[in-house]
Formats: sequence, C-alpha cells, structure tokens
Amino acid sequence: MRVESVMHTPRRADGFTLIELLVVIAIIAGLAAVTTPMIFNARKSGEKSEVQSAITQLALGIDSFMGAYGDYPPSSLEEFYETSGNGVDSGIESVVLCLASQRKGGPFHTFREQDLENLDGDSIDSAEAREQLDWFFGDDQLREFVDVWGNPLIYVHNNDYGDSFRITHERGGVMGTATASRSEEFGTFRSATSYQLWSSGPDGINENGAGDDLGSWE
Ligand SMILES: [Ca+2]
Ligand SMILES: [Ca+2]
Ligand SMILES: [Ca+2]
Repeated sequence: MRVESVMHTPRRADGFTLIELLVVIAIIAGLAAVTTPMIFNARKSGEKSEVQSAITQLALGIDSFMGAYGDYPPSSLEEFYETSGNGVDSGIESVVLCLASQRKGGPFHTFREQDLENLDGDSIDSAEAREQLDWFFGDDQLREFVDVWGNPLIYVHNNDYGDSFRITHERGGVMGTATASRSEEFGTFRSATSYQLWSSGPDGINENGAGDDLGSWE
C-alpha cells in the first residue's frame, strides 16, 4: 500500500497539481493574447468615433456661424483683423474664436475645457477683433481645438484651398504644413464650396485628409 501511494500523483483535496496549474496559466495567457489586441482596437475605434463626433459638432457650429455671418470662419483672423498671433494653427484658432463669439446669436459651440489648448502659446492683441466677435473666453489667448491624441484640428476655408498653412504637428511644438484635401479618385478639392476641418488621426501625422486622418467630409 505504501508503494502504491507513492506511484500516484500526490493530490491534496483542496488544491491543484502542478500540471493543472500550468494548464490554467496557459489558458489565461492564451486568452490574454487574443483579447489584448481586441481591447486595443476597441479603444482606438472609440477614440476615432469621439474625434469624428467632435468634428461633426464643430461643423454644426460652423454652419450656424455661416447662417449668422453669411460666410464660414476665415482660414486666418488676419483676413479681417490686423493681427492673428504667430501664423501657426491660424485656421483652427479662427474657428475657436468665431464659434466662441457672443454676437449674432452665439456662442455657436459649447466648448469643453479638455478640448482646448494653446499649443503654440500665442495671443491676439486686436481690440477690433475682440470688439467685433466678443468671444466668451474673456482673454486674448488663441486656443486650438485638440483631438484626443493631443494634436490640433486643421481648418481651411474654401477661399484658401491650394494654399499651404503652418501647423503644430504634435505636442511640444514641432511644426509642419497642411494644404486642403483632395479627393483621391478625382483629384478635386473635397467640400469645394464650404470648408475642410480634419484631424491628423491616431498616428498624429497630418496627411492632408488622407491616410488615417479624419475629415468633416466623411
Ligand atoms: Ca497660432
Ligand atoms: Ca495658439
Ligand atoms: Ca494621419
């Protein structure tokens, strides 16, 4: 009897054998390998939906501004006022101030604090612009609307399709340039009679509306 008990795998009534434990660990590791990319993809897809939704909301505000002022926000406040900060991110800075205007039925968008950042640290000193737009921020900061990846959205009025604009490329102030997006099929400008508003997408690299960029025309 003593010999027989040694031949069998020792087993406690309240525990696992080493092999059972290894099997459980292998199953858990296998499940993690399958579910981790799924969770990553779900998160990325959720972030993209959030940015696309923010673009849609801003587009509604831009259309309301158009209704009140008879034109879309300019690609740069410099077109109407003497100054426009440092000339970087001018389009989206213009959109933020125009939609924050309290004149003619504004503000035209309800901004959340986490969506706004002054990435390039500039300000506007035009008393004329402040008087005419009367934005509700109450200061002279030229804020950018940033996506969930921390990069500013890019905006161009149809008057300026074909022009090149300086943009903040990513956090930390690396500079890049942007031009209005063209249809890959026809080579014509998208939203030809209105405006373009887009995010550089999850990769944080502006591709002028191509690649993983997310645009108002989608
Ligand atoms: Ca700027
Ligand atoms: Ca700025
Ligand atoms: Ca991109």
